[in-house]
Amino acid sequence: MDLPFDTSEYTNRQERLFAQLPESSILIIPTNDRKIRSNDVVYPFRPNSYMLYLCGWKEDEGVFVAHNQSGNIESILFVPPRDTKKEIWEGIRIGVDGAKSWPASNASSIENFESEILKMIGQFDNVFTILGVSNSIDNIAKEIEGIKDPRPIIDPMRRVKSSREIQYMREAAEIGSQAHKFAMANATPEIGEWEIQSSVEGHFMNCKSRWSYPSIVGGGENGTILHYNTNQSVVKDGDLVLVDAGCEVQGYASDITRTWPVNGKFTEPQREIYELVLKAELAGIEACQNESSWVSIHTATSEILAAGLIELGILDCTLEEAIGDPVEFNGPYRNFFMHGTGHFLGLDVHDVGGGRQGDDDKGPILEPGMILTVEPGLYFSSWRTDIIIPERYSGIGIRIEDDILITDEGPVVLSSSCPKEISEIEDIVGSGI
Ligand SMILES: [Mn+2]
Repeated sequence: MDLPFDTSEYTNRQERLFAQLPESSILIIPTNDRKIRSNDVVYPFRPNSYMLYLCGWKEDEGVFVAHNQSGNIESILFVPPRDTKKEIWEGIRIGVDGAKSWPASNASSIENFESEILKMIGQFDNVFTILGVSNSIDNIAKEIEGIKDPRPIIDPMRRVKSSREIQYMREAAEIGSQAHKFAMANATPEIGEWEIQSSVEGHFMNCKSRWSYPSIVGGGENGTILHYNTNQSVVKDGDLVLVDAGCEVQGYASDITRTWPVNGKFTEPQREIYELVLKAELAGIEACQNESSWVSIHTATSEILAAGLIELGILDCTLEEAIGDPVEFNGPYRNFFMHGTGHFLGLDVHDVGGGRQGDDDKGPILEPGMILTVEPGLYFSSWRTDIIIPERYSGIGIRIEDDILITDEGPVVLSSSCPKEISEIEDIVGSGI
């Protein structure tokens, strides 16, 4: 058996979920479909995060079904059966017998799924499933009235990590940190963005890991494009490079961004913006306190960035005017910092359970075991015509992102071994170490 958690951790999650479901509920959790990349080549398969969370099933077909009809939780894991002809091509499957040791009360062939589920659901008042994950489940769901979404119950559970989950996320953050460090050490002017990507992702693979999202490697002005990931340009001498890359351990993500001068020396304008973003990032991390609100982190970074933009002469207004409405954050500082300060992190890189519900909501209250990113940035795209970009900072894009664990004793930076102080960065870039 190859499960990242003890069976009891999965059954405990299932029990906590069912404790919040009404009587006579059935839960159907599909894994992701395989997706065609080209003709008969599929994209590398990634199991659905809810499937990983509740049952740990990793093969590319499977449905976890659980119900509380008898008062206890009974569950069936539907899996692809053993099949020699297919196994010759695709590898040996766990099969129905093998799946019996997974955290479900029983296992059955997925070939029986449709007929079994149609027989079962009639007996329940409440059918919970997640739509948009699996075509076959979506098709079956069309036949059922009043399907309910279990995510509003599961997501707050996923938000708080167990000690074992934290351990995997520490590993992912450490591999990610070392990957960034390795890329810095091995960079020189005129390096290709793709070569930096290769350093980072090569390190992931060396550590038996993979990226948790496509790596962003943006040299110079490409660093101002928030989701740039073509990574096909050369990084010129004197330019910064923004690297936003993270990896997975047992499905748990890290998400780290560093921005550094490819020649190992910040110019004055680069340094001014970098120091400001770093100051905002440190303030954001400091705001990651037990019982603080989600929004307080964004307030902390926003106040520093807005004040800094005024100080540098980029904005000419009061701090209040720069930030705008203290709930909407719609002032002119948003011209240069146009994204959120962070997001929860876990089985999904933009993990579930985050954000605000409605305008007045301050977002989730932080508690020990939550893990989130803090990632302020400032971007000055030279080509923008909607605002005036100051010449001194034109073409600069800087973001700094770390992964933070909330504890009773204050924030713990899981990615702390990734250099971010100016002196550390200048020492390591191009050093070959
Ligand atoms: Mn992020």
